[in-house]
Amino acid sequence: MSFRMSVSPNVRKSPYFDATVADGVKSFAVYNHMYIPVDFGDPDAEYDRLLNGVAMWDVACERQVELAGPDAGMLAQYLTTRDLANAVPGQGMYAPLCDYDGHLINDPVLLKLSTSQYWLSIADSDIALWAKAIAAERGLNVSVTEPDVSPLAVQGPRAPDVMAELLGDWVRELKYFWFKETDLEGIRLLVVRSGWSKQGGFELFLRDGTRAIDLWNRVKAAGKRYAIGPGAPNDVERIESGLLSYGTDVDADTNPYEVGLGKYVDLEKTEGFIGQAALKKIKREGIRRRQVGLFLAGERVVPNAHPCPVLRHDEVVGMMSAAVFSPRLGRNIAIALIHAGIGNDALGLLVDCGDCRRAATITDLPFC
Ligand code: THG
Repeated sequence: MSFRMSVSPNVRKSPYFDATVADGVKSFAVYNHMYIPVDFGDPDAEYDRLLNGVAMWDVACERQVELAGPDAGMLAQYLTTRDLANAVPGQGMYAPLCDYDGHLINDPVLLKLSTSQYWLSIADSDIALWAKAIAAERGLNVSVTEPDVSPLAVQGPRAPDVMAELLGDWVRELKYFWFKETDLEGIRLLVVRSGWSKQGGFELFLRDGTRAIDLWNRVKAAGKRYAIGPGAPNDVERIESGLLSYGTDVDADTNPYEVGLGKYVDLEKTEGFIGQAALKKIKREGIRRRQVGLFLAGERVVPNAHPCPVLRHDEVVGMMSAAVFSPRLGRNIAIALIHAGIGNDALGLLVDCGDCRRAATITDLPFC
């Protein structure tokens, strides 16, 4: 490509930015109006560390939308499709958000800090504006802010060892999505058992951005014995694992049932929630599209920069959102949203990848 992208102040820098530059980051993307590292120049090593060792990722762009005040719980319940009635302080959960049409507008991890304080750890869309407006329109006594919180992910099979070295063996007992507040010699953290991979790990939610470089260096030092290295949310692993990427696999009309998130929609939630009526109707009428995995024929795919049409008999029957070559499977894999009437045994599917058409077959997600 013959253009450059400019680093300008309207896109925020993560507090780990300088540490990632020092560690050799090669490219950035923009997520929640903030730069996020994409790679450090050695994709094979980064993938290998995630699957067989341990990697550290600057995911400060997973911004927190804080709901605080007497009505925080009510607002949280109203915003998400999931019933939070049984959630307790210290618990996190995957909690999709929909608009009034039942379309997904974000798929955050929700953390319940107390009965009057919740964080939505958001994917890439502007939820603070939405939450603030809804709280005001409903006259709720709650403040909606973006606190100074910057997650640093430690992912991979050796992540528990690194975290234990840093914070103590108690971290090994944390349940998935649960968290604990702690401090690392004065650096205030929330330690969460989470992360955007299926290889296991933690996210350190740093509560003071001025300590970011210090935290980065401490994690790096504790991970040295385990050959920790820098990385970034890994598209190959996440596609193999079937993890949803909000801005990628979801379009303006995607509803949770189409993309396997129906299990996080509690339609009968008594307090009501945004999108409830629309989602009841969608559930009743059935979905028109479904998310599937695809195997793509031919040489190794170059990851696509745009959605690609899925064709059958020259008719568009879906869109492929993301394709990669999977080292674990030794073949090209992809995620697509296709017409619900097309079964896994459909023949004659092609994906128009721009430069070429590839034969495709359908499979269930996840791949691995
Ligand atoms: N961590 C934090 N914030 C985040 C993400 C994260 N915000 C943005 C984005 N990632 C939110 N999206 C997801 C998508 C999937 C998962 C987590 C966040 C995930 N899903 C598991 C799955 O689908 O198998 C587990 C779901 C479950 O069992 O409830 O982990 O990564 N802080």
